[in-house]
Amino acid sequence: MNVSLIRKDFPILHQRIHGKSLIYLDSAATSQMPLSVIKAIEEYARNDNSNVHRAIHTLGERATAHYEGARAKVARFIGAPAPQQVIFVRNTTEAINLVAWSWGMNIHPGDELLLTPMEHHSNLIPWQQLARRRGAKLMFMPLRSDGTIDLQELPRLITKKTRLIAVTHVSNVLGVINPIQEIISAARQVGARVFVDGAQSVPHMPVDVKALDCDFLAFSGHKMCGPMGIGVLYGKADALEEMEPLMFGGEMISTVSLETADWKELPWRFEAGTPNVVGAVGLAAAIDYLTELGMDSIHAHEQQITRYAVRLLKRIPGVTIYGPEHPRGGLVTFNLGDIHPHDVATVLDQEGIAVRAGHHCCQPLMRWLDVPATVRASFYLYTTEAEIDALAHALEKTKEFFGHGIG
Ligand code: C6P
Repeated sequence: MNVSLIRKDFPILHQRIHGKSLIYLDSAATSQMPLSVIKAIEEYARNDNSNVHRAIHTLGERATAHYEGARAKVARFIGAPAPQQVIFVRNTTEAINLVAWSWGMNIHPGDELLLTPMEHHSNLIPWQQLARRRGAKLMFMPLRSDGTIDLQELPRLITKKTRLIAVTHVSNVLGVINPIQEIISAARQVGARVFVDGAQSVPHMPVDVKALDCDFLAFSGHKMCGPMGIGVLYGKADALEEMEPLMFGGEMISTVSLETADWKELPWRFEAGTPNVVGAVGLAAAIDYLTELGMDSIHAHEQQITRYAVRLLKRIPGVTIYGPEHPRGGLVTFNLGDIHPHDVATVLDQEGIAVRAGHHCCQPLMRWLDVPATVRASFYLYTTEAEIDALAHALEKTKEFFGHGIG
């Protein structure tokens, strides 16, 4: 991958912050959009903007073709057997809530939902609420000291009572790439459904739902070079057929009388009201961009950058890195002595370096790590080794700034 050429595609990266060149190390929160995505959005807005599925006129037909074309593209990107299994939502969070409410009606008192302690709040709270509503029990897979899931415990935890396993593919804090395949095979033995939170995997590595055999997969456009406000829920056809719609209204119905109504077929019964067509157009352009570069190459680049970052940061006295050394997704979460992560992030910002600091929407995991918060640097296809050098240098400066004789 030619990263310096790739960087030319991202206008936002070429600016100065506090007089320094921007170094954007927060792509796990939101990635940046290449020109092709920005242009696709602009062209759609200039030429084709209209409502979908209802208009006979030419603009309406074009908008519908864009929207359904985007759905087909998403389906191909994740290896879904049919576009009907791709439901457009706002983001990963909405996808999880949709399943927790709708598919959640199949949960009964005494059923068990199995999660991990590393889940993002978005893949935890909807299941907590479901368990409370339906009288189910939440169970958690234990982690080993490096933050990886202790697979030896699975036979004890995955039983006939387990109805659903909800697990993140890649942790947004630890960077752990979870053994989804092993978890799904174990779930198959007992007939449990598996929901994979792909927010941090789909943007960064090849993910094929047929090969994984997961029941549900969710991800967000804004973390994969696309715009905000568009996300995806993939479901196996039989799992989606077990769900009632959550939102009711226009465009999700087949026939309506004053007293009652019935629903359209998949996927439209889950997309009530006017959808985010321009978001779908941007997501489709983002998928074209990523596909052209190759998800394998993007993953390999991130692995290389991450290994480099871990190596460099480990050399700085006082730095504690959380999560396994390798393999890991494209991010490094750490602390610098006892300097508060918000202070570290503020000093880094003065150097033009954007990182995230806080609990990263993973408070239970922070407790497990026994820290109130951490700093996180996260990488993508446009991250360079020179940027990691600058991060390491700025961390040394941060230590001096706080007058710490760490190490
Ligand atoms: N994590 C981060 O900085 P939304 O906000 O719905 O697009 O994605 C939610 C979400 C779900 N699961 C995982 C594993 C995630 O990492 C995220 C988003 C961002 O880590 C924002 S909190």
